[in-house]
Amino acid sequence: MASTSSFYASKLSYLNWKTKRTNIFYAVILIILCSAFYFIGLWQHSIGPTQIATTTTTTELSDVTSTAVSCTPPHEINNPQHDLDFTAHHYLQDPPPEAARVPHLPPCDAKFSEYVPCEDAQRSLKFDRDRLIYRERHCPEKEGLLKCRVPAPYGYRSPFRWPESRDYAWYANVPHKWLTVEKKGQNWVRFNRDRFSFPGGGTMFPHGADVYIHDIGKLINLNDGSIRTAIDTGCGVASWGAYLLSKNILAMSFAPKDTHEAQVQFALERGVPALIGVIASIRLPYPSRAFDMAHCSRCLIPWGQYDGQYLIEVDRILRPGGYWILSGPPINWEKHSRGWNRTTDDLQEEQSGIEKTARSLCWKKIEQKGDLAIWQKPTNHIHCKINRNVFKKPLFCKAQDPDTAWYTKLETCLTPLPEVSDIREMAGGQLAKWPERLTAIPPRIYSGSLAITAINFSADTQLWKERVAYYKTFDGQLAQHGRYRNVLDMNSYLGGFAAALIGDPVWVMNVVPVEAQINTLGVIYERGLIGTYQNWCEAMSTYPRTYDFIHANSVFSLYKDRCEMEDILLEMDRILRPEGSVIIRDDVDILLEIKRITDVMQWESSIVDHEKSPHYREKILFAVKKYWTAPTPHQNS
Ligand SMILES: *[C@@H]1O[C@H](CO)[C@@H](O)[C@H](O)[C@H]1NC(C)=O
Ligand SMILES: CC(=O)N[C@H]1CO[C@H](CO)[C@@H](O)[C@@H]1O
Repeated sequence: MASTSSFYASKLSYLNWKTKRTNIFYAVILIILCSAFYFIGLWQHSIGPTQIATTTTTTELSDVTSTAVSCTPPHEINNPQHDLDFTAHHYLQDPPPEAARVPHLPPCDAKFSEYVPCEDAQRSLKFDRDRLIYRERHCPEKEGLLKCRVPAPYGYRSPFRWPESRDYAWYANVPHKWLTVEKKGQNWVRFNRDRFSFPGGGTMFPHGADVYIHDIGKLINLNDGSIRTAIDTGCGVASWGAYLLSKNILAMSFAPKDTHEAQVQFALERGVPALIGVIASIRLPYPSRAFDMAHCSRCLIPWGQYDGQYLIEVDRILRPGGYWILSGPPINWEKHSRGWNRTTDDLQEEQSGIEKTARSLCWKKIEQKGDLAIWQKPTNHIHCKINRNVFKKPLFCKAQDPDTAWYTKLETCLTPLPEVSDIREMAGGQLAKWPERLTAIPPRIYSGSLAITAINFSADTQLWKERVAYYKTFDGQLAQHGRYRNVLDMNSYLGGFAAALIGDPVWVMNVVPVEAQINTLGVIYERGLIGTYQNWCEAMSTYPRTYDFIHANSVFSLYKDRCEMEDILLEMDRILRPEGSVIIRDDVDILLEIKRITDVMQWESSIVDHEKSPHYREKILFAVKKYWTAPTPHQNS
């Protein structure tokens, strides 16, 4: 922190200069006002109004005013001959009430330390239990927004650093022992003194995720860079995703906030990408053709039911040629039916339902071996179009944009792949293998489907390389290799910021705001990065203290007339870890307003010039959230 404080001193000079200028301005106004009131007072032979007007002005302009008090003639104040007149006799508008405008943002009660606004258990109970709709996002109305800062639990500590964090987490940070009891036999998580350890087990892989992934690797190639992005539906503590990272595969894991207390919270604490989520009645918040591989290990999603609706959604987000891996019921029921406490008829029927749905989506079953079954999505839809004569359902979707996915209702139609002219062609374009994929021109760009050219794309990659290098000159923690793990980019455009961090041991959640002019999330996935959609007027589907670092490029100008700046900042404060840092890029006027709010939020911040020149209106606000927690529990009672 020593380096950051010396940095404050130097960079604050800009602000001081600005404040000084304002002070002189107010002092001049004040002198004019004082003289005016003095003469009005003399003329009226009345003393009351003069004094009141002056004192009002004095308190509002705080520190400039010590000289102003003396401009009230003392003999008039003491004149006892007249009755005091308290009505105002001037019609000049008062200066804006500065003190009142600064929001008061106290810490919330300790019971909110795990508050997730849009997945709140109390609120969710009002919604339909059918198909788990009540576990979907249900955000509070504007009146229900908390106007306080979510505290870290008492005893909170900086998480273990990656890669140690894959295997350990502090108990004080996620004080829930329930899973260690419930999933004891399955080796999900153990508890020991002050910490949890994660042996890497899961319901279908009690012997560890690495053995399980090795088994998958015998059926499909996980080593040649052709598989980079994955999604784990119903992820548990995300051990599958955690162990895939060593193969350079980036998995987005999701699970609902349910009775398996805090599973996603554990994942995030371990430094593994995850979101709270459920597949119920709306689309998953990802574009079409995003993932190279989808995985469900005993994830309890009824794949064969509701006209195959859930498998149809997996089909939408799988890229052409992508894989779907299923383990757990009903796969290998011959061996497990007794352990699962289900009849063989029941399991057999479930399996045939899934097989039939997969065939109707034109998926090919690659193999079933032991507890694993793997299907592959076709590389284009030429055959699939022809065989719609055989499979009456599902038909191809007509209207809906396949990449729109924010409260978008699920449908029971098949998302058509981009047209191809040859049966061997990859619909939508062939992706490069990882790591070339990161900087290769993504198919969605070279096909011209967005108003962004290949030159724009390469320029953006270069631009962010330079910007991130500049960021590291003043954010010492960002520069420190391994200090940060979970990173959020709130408005990521083409993912250039994340691409520039590729040499660091971090992962980046790339958010494309629903309000962004161009929907670029598909490009981000084509580069082999991961992300989600989000409306920043609402809370994110994640736990408090998820991220070590948050980057907000032009977020506040985008949401300027959409919702309160203060609410977005409170949400950022909620999901930021204590001692984490934030970089906000925006117009200087917006940044000055933001700074007034962050100053009362216990963020240490300063505003820095644009990397190119101080003449740009765009500036950079750099802030660090101070360490503070809820009070000790016994102080409360
Ligand atoms: C792409 O580049 C061209 C030429 O440099 C520029 O005029 C245009 O604004 C850029 N488009 C985007 C979306 O950045
Ligand atoms: C189908 C099946 O095996 N059902 C059994 C599940 O377990 C309960 C006892 O916990 C038995 O009563 C059921 O017969």
